[in-house]
Amino acid sequence: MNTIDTTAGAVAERADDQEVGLTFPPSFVIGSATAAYQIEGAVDADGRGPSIWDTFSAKPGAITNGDTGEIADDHYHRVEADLDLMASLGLDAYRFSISWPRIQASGSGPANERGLDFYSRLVDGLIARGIRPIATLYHWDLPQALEDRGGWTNRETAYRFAEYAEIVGTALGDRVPVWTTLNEPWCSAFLGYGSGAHAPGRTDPDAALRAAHHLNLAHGLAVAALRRVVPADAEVSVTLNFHVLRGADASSPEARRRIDALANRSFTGPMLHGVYPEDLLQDTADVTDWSFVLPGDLEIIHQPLDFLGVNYYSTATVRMWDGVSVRQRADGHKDVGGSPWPGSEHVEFLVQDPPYTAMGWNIAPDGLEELLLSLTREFPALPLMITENGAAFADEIVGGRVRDVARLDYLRRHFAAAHRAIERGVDLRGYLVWSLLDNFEWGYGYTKRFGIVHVDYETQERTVKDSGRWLARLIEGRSIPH
Ligand code: IFM
Repeated sequence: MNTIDTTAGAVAERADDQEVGLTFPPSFVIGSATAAYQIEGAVDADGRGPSIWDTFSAKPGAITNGDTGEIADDHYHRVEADLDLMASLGLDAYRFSISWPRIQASGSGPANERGLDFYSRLVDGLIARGIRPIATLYHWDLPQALEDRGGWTNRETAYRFAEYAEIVGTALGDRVPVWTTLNEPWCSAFLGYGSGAHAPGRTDPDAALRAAHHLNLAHGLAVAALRRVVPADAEVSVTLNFHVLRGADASSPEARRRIDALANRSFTGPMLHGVYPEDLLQDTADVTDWSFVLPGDLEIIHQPLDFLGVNYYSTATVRMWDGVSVRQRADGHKDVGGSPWPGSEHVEFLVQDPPYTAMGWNIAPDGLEELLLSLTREFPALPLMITENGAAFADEIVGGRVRDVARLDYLRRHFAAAHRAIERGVDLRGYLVWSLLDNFEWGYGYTKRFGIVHVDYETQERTVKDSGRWLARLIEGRSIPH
């Protein structure tokens, strides 16, 4: 069994001035990322069908302030101006997601050409500006019609996803060189069907594990579907959000093992080793019998990948709950009552040491370095790409400028951590900052700003923050600036 090795003290403290001037090779891809539901708006445009996030965000109390993605950044209508903005920052690459209900309104059947046309124009616009398109097929906006038939708890959804992957791959494969099947399937399964903090808002432990398996299956089927239709030199990957775990006392190794199994190895196991971890099956034996894993599934899921997408934001400290201490649910995910940890609800997440971002997430760049090294140890032949890293802060726009010193500092320290990982032998191919634009932060609505570009939601005016200017200088000089 391999666990993510986050041994405290494995990484030395380094002063900020040592970070400035570190250089990245020209081949290292530096860019930014977004997701369809978080920025596009235009939920009824051009034949798009409803997604689970439209339904969920309409539920009273589900999202802070009753926010929805109905308008978001209105990117759908402002795509040309947003492309110019990306060009002005000099991005090497832009990672976007494709909205499944724009391509198939009810999740199956023939493609909606108007939906495909939007992404075709986006991709052409990127290429025309010298920006490499990185397309994610699924960033959480499942067609509602599929959820009405069970969503990710229904095996059929995986097969519908493969058909959708083939449609999109056929339409855009001649121009998109890099593909990601799923973004953070842990969130889709365990927040969507376990804790209920995300759409569709279900709170059923068995459903969460069932959903995880069907997401794994969907990934495997989609990789195979893409390989059939995209050019042989296109790269295919998946993006996982790794939980980097630290301990607090003698019970922590057991707590870390349990959460690592649920959060990390329930995906890396089948996808990259072709097997579910034995301890995961045992830990969840009271919740489900895993009979939804059919013969042949693991072979389908275990597909060769060209790189692994890594999303990293912070660390978590865990121990077994002694039933006496005041219980903390500080796992960084919105607490709406249900549990995202089926079979391991007795693991306690402790409040982390400061500093924090506006999400309440601790800032720990050494966790990124540790994670990259740990993944390289476990999967030595698999290149890595940071497909998301960034921070929310309460930005203020003053005199037309956003001096987001804290975000800039966060990014500088994380880029330096990535650099250290490369120096220590990690085959890291790139780094995409989350996010290009302030956007709809799921359960938190518009209250959390992650962008390197500020968005005024009243006027839709975009203002590049100081962190955005800093990133542009980094890309131009290939070296970490002040
Ligand atoms: O905004 C999200 C994104 O959609 C997925 N990864 C984490 C980000 C910040 O919470």
